[in-house]
Amino acid sequence: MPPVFKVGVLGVPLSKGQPRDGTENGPKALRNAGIIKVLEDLGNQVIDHGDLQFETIENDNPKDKIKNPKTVGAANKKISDAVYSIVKSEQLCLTMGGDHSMAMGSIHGHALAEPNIVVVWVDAHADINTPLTSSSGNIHGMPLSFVSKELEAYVPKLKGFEWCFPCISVKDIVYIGLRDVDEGERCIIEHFGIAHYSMQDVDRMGIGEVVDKALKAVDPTGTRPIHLSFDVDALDPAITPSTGTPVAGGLSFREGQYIMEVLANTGRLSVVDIAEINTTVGNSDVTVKTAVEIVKKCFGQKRGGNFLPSYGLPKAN
Ligand code: Z70
Ligand code: MN
Ligand code: MN
Ligand code: MN
Repeated sequence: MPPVFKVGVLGVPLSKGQPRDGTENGPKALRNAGIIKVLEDLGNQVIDHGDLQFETIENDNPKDKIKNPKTVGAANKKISDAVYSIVKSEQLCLTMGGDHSMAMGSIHGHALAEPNIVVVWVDAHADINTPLTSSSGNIHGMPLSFVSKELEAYVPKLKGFEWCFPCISVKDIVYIGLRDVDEGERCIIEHFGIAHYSMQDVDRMGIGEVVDKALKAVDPTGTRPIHLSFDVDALDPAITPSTGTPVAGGLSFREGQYIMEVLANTGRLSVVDIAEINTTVGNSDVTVKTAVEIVKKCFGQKRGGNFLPSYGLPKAN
C-alpha cells in the first residue's frame, strides 16, 4: 500500500529572483498537467491553497548589485507565512515555483513551524551566494545565505528582508547534484563544512550510496523533518530543458525518481519545493511531464507498484 498523505498545495508564481520572464508560469503549467488529480489518484487528500499573488514594487532599484530586492523580499514574506500555516495544520506542503529564491520564504516558514528541520537541496547550483559574493545579483542564487545562522555576519541588512531572520544551521543542509558552483559558494561550502554530493560523487558512488550518505550526513538518527528543495535544473537538460540555466551532465530521470522515492519512504518529508520551471525556454511539455513524474514519487508513487487502501483482492469463489 502507498503511504497516504494530507497534502497542502501552494502555487508560488515568482520570477523576480532571476532575470527572465516565464518562471511565474510554473504553478499554472503544473496545474494544467493535472498535478492535483495526480496526487489525489495516489490516495492522498489534497488541499489546494491556490496561488499566492505577488506585487511588483515600483522603483525597486538594485541595492548595490542585488536585483528587485523589495519585490523578492515581500514575496518571500508571503511564502513564509503561507508555508508556516500549511505545516502547522499538519499538511505535507508542496510549493510549486517559481524561481528558487522562493526557498528563502519556504524554509523560513517551515523552520518556524518545525524547529528541527534538515534541508536536502537538489540542484546544479549551490544557491548560497551572499549579496557580497554574488556576481549576478540574482537572489535565486542566494536563498540559503539568508536563512543560515552561520552566514548572518556575511549578509548585509537589506530593506524588504527585515522579517527574514536566520533559522537553520549550515550543518542542516545537504546538496545533491552540484555541477555549477561559484568561487564564493565553494569557499563557503568548504569553510563551513557543508555536506555536498556533486555529480562527480553521483558518478563515483551511484545514486543509492549518495542518498544514503546525504541523509546520514544531516540526520544520523533519521528522526528530523525534511525540507526538500528541488530545482529542476538538477536534472539533465535533456529531460528538463525548460529552465533558465540548464547545465549539461545532470541527474537522469531514474536518479531523480530514486531520490524522491527514498525521501518519501522516510515518512519525514514535510515540505517539497519544486523550482525553476520556465515555460518560455525550450520544450515545456517535456519539462512539465518530467516534473510531474518526479513530484509523484514524493507523494507515494512507487516504481515497484502501488495499490490503494480501498483495494480488495478479487476472490475466485
Ligand atoms: C549563480 C548565481 C542559479 C539557478 C542559476 C547561478 C545561480 N550561482 N540558480 N540558475 N537555478 O547567479 O548566483
Ligand atoms: Mn539551479
Ligand atoms: Mn567534496
Ligand atoms: Mn536553484
